[in-house]
Amino acid sequence: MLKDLTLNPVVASARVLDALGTIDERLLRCGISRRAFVQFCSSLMIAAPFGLAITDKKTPEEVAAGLGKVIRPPVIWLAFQDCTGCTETLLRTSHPDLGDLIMNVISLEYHETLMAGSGLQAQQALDEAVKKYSGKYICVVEGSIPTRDKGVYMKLAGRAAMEVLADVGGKAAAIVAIGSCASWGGIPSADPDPTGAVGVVDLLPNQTIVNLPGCPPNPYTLLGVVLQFADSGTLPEMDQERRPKFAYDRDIHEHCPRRAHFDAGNFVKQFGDYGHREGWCLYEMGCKGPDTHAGCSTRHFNEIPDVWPIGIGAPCIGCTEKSIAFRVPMFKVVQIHTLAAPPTAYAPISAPQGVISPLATGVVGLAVGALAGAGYVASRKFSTVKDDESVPGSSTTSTPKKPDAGAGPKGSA
Ligand code: FSX
Ligand code: SF4
Ligand code: F3S
Repeated sequence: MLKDLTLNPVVASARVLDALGTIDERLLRCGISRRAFVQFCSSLMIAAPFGLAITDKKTPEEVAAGLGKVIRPPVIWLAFQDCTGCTETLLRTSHPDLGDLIMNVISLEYHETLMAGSGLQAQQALDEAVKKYSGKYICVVEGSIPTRDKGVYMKLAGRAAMEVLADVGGKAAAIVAIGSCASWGGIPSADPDPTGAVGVVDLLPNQTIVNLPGCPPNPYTLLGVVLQFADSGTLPEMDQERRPKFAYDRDIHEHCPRRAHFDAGNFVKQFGDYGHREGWCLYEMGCKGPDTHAGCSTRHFNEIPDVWPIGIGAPCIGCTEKSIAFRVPMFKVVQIHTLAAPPTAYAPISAPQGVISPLATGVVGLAVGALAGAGYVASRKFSTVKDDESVPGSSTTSTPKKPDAGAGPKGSA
């Protein structure tokens, strides 16, 4: 006698996801070109050159071949106290094709801002999606959750945001907290924090949660995490703040295109001054790049080169760091806690052959023996930076020139 396989919960549950179809099938049905998909895969490879299983291939074509077979992951997107920037970052691609494609590689079951339905219809859609994909969907949370006064400051269909998160987040296979608000409170939690805004991890500490801070974060980080989870049920390696290392392993300063100016002591003193127009370092304008872990300096937004804060001449405000953005004033010059202060002495361009420059050995000695001390002294020096009272750009030389050996960074003492 034939068994009705739909009665078997395991088979029935696999079928629920199978019905969503693979990414390849979906793209074919929607008429999205292979070329656009391969382009998308190459953007993913740039966003995650290592540390993400799905991009661990030699070519974008190989990534596309693997990803195409993945069943589109069901995603339920909750929006709490936010500015919708996280959603915008996903939609604002420079190529319309790509925006369309992004919305097709995942199966977005519920998203208040993007869905056509509202009111009762929207509520039904949420309930149905939670029921249908219970334990299998990825819950993306955008925005912080108000907790003060029993969470009365935000309600959805009569339920406090806290309650909605506990219900929808609690039934998810994994939660992705997108943006700094969902990761740890973000802008709504800035002093005086009227709503008692917290991040997802504060309310559901035992759930599987990935934090993708940034205001907003890079959309490819979200897609990378979601697609790897859909492909293998695994999450990429994370740091102690639950941020995936592939996207948050380095600080901005390490790969900043203005780094040479930092090292040479060329600092912008005022927006619009000579140094600003020349692309000098923004440290003295409050840049928090040396203390901020994010990939912005190498993975720009909207697929457009130089589209990121420092690229357009604004200091990094440390939006991916819990203790910096919305805690420390944007333009305040802060001490550098990493050992990234510029050298206080410069080695000569070339040393006579066979002779080791005493200065060079000094630098090595510093690095090996007293690096922490030197970094501390240098950062103390930076912490005493005074506001420049002079005319724009006047306290820095108008033509960048190589400092003499032994000269300290200009304008920093
Ligand atoms: Fe906005 Fe997102 Fe900032 Fe927050 O990003 S860009 S306020 S992190 O929740 O929408
Ligand atoms: Fe770039 Fe900021 Fe570092 Fe200057 S301080 S090099 S602008 S990250
Ligand atoms: Fe944020 Fe700084 Fe990048 S402000 S977007 S981490 S450059």
